[in-house]
Amino acid sequence: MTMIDAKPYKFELEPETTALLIIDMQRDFLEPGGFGEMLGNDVSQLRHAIEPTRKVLNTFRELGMMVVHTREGHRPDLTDCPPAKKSRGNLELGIGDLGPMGRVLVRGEWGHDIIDELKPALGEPVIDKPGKGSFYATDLERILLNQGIKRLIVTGVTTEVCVQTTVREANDRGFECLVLADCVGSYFPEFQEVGLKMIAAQGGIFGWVTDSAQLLSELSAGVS
Ligand code: TIU
Repeated sequence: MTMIDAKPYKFELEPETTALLIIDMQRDFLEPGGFGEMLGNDVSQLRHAIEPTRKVLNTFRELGMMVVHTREGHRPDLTDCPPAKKSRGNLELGIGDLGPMGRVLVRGEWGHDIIDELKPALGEPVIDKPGKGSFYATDLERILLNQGIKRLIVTGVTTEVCVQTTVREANDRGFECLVLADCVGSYFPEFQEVGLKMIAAQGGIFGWVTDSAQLLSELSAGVS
């Protein structure tokens, strides 16, 4: 068991029961011309999360630890997209419409896929999810339980939307979540700050928060 310095107190990490969860690092959220920009956001706000996440991903791969990726999106016929989600925002160009990176948030399209820097490796599960939470209408819980996973190291975008929703879902299912502050990103600096505070407040009401440097130094020391 490796102890990781975190808020609100140390997080116990056992490599065999811990997975890295990388949430929605898709072109649609991180690159110009995608869903994130169509919602009116400055997508450059998320890019700081890429490099530290790549380092954590490489370490998990070197240590043979489990890695799971998620992607938010829908079937090409949009039968799994609630009309309320499709119409939200009164967007000129929205979910299912043809944009510069293909059809927006549609599975199989260029914009829907994960950015090159964090491309999933063979054998790493990719969870396609129709909602903001990674557990809703997916087989993520079953996959984690089948591999004996009890703890999640959480990274991805956006901090206050898909990351928080997923951490809340995971916490209610009995998983312990450690969120890496520099590996998650929001379009809104104030939401980044407060979103992270909410997780670790009240004695860790939803989970723990640390950063990638802290995790990597203690993880490498604990395993070698
Ligand atoms: N808009 C926004 O902040 N996020 C999303 O729509 N999805 C995710 O967070 N992945």
